[in-house]
Amino acid sequence: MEDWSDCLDVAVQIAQRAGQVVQSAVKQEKRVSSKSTPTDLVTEADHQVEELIISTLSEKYPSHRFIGEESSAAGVKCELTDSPTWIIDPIDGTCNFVHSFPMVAVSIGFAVRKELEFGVIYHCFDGTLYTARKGHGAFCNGVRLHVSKEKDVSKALILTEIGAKRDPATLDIFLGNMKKLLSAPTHGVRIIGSSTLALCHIASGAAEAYYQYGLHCWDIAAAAVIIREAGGCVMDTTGGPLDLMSRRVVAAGTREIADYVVKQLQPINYGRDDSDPDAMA
Ligand code: 2AM
Ligand code: CA
Ligand code: CA
Ligand code: CA
Repeated sequence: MEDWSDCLDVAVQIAQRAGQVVQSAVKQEKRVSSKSTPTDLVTEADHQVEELIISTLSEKYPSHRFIGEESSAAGVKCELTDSPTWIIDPIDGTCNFVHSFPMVAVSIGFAVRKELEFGVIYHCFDGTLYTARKGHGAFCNGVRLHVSKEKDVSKALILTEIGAKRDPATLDIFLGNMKKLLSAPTHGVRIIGSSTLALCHIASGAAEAYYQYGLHCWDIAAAAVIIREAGGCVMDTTGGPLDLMSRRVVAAGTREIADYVVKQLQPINYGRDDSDPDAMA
């Protein structure tokens, strides 16, 4: 059985290299445009960094497959097969990047037979490196990570994100979900603008739960391994198993807090990333 540790080492090197490219791009003038909606931003750097990561990896692993946010936006089919597949978010937190708000990451996940094997997330502003390989624990700069053991929701800090969809009906559901969690009461709700770093904060025990509708597989893949290996749970907002293509996620340190969050949520429908109902991980 392959343990994929060589691939993980390569992922770490390329994530650090890509993160340094992002870091220097922060100081330069940015060419910003929008994709699906006026708030769905993309910059030249998103494209450049994805191209750097995919060209480096595909040269090294020509038989592997690649899913990347910007390639998918350009029409490459977002499909998770049994083949070894790299799942890449070149800049997670593009809006933060545009504003130089210091919550921006490069995220690289890796799946084989639709099972996540490892994940690497590099914080571009402070150089923090989160890594995990299935069965071998999760680490932050080499130090073992553990989720929060809190089971009492009234002592929980909850993280979420606002997606690109801002029509009144979607915002009403978003605010209703937040209101329920704030009035539980929880200690608070935070929005940091980077789903991958928010999920890393669940892995490190800095917050108890994260939920979001509208995320894609590249927002979740690497972080899901990191949270599981830190002892936490990652699942669907319905309470079922995580489906990387479902665009829904709840992550928490404990099952008790995850179940509580799941019970409070009213769903926001974003549709699937693919049309394959068996795309589970
Ligand atoms: P991105 O910066 O890679 O696009 C803030 O909006 C966070 O949510 C970011 O991590 C962002 O990723 C992610 N995100 C992207 N599209 C989203 C969507 N449609 N709904 C919810 N979150 C989204
Ligand atoms: Ca984006
Ligand atoms: Ca993202
Ligand atoms: Ca992105």
